[in-house]
Amino acid sequence: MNKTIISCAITGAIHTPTMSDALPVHPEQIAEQAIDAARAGATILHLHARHPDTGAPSVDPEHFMAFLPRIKAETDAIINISTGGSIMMSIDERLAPADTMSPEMCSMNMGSLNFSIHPLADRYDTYKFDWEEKYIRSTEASIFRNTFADIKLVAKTMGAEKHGVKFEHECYDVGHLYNLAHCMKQRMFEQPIFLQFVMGILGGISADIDNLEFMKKTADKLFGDNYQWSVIGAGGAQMKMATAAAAMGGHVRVGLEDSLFIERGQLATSNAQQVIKIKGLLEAQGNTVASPDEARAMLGLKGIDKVNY
Ligand code: KMH
Ligand code: ZN
Repeated sequence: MNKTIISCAITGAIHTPTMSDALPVHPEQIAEQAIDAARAGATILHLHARHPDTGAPSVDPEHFMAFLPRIKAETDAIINISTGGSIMMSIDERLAPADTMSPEMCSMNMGSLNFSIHPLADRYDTYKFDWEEKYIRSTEASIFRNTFADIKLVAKTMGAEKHGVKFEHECYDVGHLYNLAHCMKQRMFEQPIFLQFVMGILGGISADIDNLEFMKKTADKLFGDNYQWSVIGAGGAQMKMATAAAAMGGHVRVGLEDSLFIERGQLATSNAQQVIKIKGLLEAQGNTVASPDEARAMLGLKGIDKVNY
C-alpha cells in the first residue's frame, strides 16, 4: 500500500483575519506555521500569500519571497504554490508567483464554478479590516473562472517545456474530472497526475462518502491506475473526508486554508495542530505518512534544487 501524503494548506484566500486569530497573514506567521506543519508531518505545503498590512489575499511575488526562503532553509517539505490566488483575480495575476518562483508543484484549477462564502458574512458584527465584509459578500455574485483557455495557459506556463512543475489538479466536481480527461487527450499533462478532490465548497460537490466514492470511481474510469489522488473536505468535513480517503488508498489535505476548525465548534490553534491530529488518525487506522522525498518519487517531482527562491 502506498504511503499517505499529507498536504497542508497554510492560509489560502477563503478565510479572512476576523474569522480566526490563528490564520497566518504576516510573512513571519506564514513561515512559522508552515515550518511547524512540516515538522508535525506535512509532506507538501500548499501556499498563498497575504498582504502583510491587511491580511488580504496577495499574488505579489515579493510577499511570497518574504517567507519561501525561510521555509526552504528550515524544512525539506515540498512547496506547492497556488495559481488560484483569490477568485477576484485574473489568470495572469494568479500565475505570477508560480511563474516567478518555479516551485516543485503548483495548483491547477480544473474548471469554473460558483465559489461562495457569502453565508459566512452574517456570523460577524465587526471586522478587523475594512476589506473583509465586502470581500465575503461579493462572492455571492462571483465566478471562479478556470476556462479551458485558462487551464491551457497555466499548463503552458508552468509545465514541462518551461518550469517542469507538477500540478495539484483541483477538481471541485465530477465534471472537472472530465475536463482533465479532455486535457489529457491533448497531452497537456504528464503522468502520474495528482488529483485533489475538493469537496464541500458552496458551488461544488458536497463532502460526503457517497460523493467521494463517485469521484474515485469516475477517476478510475477516466485515468486507470496511473494517478495519485487526495481529498480536501472543506470546513467541518475536513477530518472525516481525510480519514475516509486514506482508508481508500488516497492522500489527504488539511490546513487553515480550507477549515479553521480542529473539531466541531472549536477553532484550531494552528495548522500544525490539524497536521498532528490527522497524522494520529491515519496512523491509528494503519496508514503510514510519506516523507517529502518519498512523495517526490511517487509524484515524479523535479526536485528542490530546481526551484527559484
Ligand atoms: N482552497 C481550495 C478549495 C488554489 O489555491 O488554486 C482551493 C485551492 C485553489 O487551493
Ligand atoms: Zn489554495
